Amino acid sequence: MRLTWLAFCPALLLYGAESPTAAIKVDQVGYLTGAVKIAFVTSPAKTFEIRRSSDGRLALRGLLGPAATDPLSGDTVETADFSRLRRAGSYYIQIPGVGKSWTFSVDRNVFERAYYLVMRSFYGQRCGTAVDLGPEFPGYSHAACHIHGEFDPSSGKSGPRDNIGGWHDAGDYGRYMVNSGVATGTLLWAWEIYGPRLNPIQLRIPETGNGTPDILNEVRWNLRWMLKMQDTDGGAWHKQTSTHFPDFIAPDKDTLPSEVIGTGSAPYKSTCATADLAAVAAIAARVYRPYDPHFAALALEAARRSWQWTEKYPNVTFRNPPGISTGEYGDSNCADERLWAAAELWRTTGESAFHRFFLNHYAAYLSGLDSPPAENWSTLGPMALGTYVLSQRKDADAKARAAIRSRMLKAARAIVKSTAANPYHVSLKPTDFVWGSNGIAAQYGMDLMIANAIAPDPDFVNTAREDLHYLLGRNTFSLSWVTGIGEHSVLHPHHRPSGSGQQPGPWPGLMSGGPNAARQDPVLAAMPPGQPPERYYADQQASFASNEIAINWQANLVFLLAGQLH
Ligand code: 9MR
Ligand code: ZN
Repeated sequence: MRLTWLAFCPALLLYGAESPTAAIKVDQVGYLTGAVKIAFVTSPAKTFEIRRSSDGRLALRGLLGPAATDPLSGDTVETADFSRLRRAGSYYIQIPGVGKSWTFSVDRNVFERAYYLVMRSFYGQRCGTAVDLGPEFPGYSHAACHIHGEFDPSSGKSGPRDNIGGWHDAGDYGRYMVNSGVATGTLLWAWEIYGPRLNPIQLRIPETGNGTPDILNEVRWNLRWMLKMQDTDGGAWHKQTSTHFPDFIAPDKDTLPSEVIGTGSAPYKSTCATADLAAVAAIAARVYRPYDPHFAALALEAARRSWQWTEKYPNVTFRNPPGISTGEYGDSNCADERLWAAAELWRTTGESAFHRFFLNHYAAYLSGLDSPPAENWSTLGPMALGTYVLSQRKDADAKARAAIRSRMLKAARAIVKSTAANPYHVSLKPTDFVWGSNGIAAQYGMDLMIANAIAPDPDFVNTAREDLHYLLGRNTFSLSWVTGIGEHSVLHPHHRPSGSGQQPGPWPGLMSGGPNAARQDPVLAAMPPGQPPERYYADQQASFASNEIAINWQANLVFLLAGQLH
């Protein structure tokens, strides 16, 4: 009753009463004070106004730029450039005859809370422990989950094996070594590049205040599980999941045993999983040394044993064994994973055996630097080459370093150019709209920020921010693809805790996989064919191929946000 009365209250019609229009696209988090500030408009208009959200007062008026057609979405897009606006605050855009936008902020450190929520979402993905987001998100909690594990016969062993810990991979409750590898490696790199900015940011997790920076506390939670996946011979099993996906129930209500799953025949472990373990454990060995030398030493030892196993078994690949229907993360070629392991082991230890391996094999991967891989969990060449250049080791080979460096910078400059040419200023190309395209958008930004770490260039940082703007609402749907971030954000991710009905809305800080023109689920398949690629997206739980979340995409977003902090 009350609501009906309010809707007709004339005072509310003055400002703020009308609901926002999707025709005006803004980054719903906002814009850095000194940066370029652009919104996009898809309804014909001439002028725009920026208004304060507190009282509707006009802050700035401007002319819209000429229209262009976006091949990714099919939209006709006009540009509202309000870079002149430099006063911190909360605003919206008003366009006579079109409507008003969702609100956004202008601030000198506008992405800090987004970083906090996105990085903290890993805590929400913790397995094997009770999780509670606390008073900030009342009711977002669950009791310890998946504490009963056992060996599946495909592992070559039998009996109980709990391996408690790690992160749920995605919208399912599986834990998969290869996706854990790339996600963990990406987060540790974010620490290595942006440590001074990230160090003071507390994530309000159980370890907060223990003297270790929180991002490293959170990552160690997962690393400990990864270490448990190593067998006594040094190899790592591929994954630990139930035999099939559970229903949309809360983590602690899922009582299917958590199976350690192997390849089904000797040597049972997979090379990709083992090499990924070697790589991330090698990073951990150098990153945790100042905070937790015992853990660092343990990690190095595990990394070496993993590496040795891969020397013996250079390409044992994984396919789901009979009776197992959870995610496969199958990869027919583990040579790039091995290259990454060698590079990280060399970066940490300086030992010539690792260096030699790297130098003998790296050149074949240079062309892979030209654009982000469609599946970063299976394509580790860029991480291998990246770490070689980021390492700044004096013993690096000058020729190799120069070749990698110039290829990376050339690729970054090409991204800057093509992004500026896209009417929405996003780096994505039509062919990038595959499963997890939002992870690819974040990866473009990440590649630019890695280039910037190698050769600082404001164009790289500014272009990376354009990709972030796309993810946070400046896209054809005017949708922030990150739950709980922005006024108009994803509500129905394919994420079991969010869909379990235990909480009023989705768990916060989770990025949807995004548009997927390959239409690999029934929701997408039912959409009319022949549309521009970005249109193949649905904010529906059932659309697992466009609306699931996953730790690898999440990690890219953390990296991208970290690069925009001050
Ligand atoms: O991210 C993965 C994507 O690249 C693959 O095309 C897809 C199909 O194999 O699988 C995705 O990974 C899913 C995994 O198999 C299981 N957990 C959820 C992951 C994200 O959808
Ligand atoms: Zn769990």
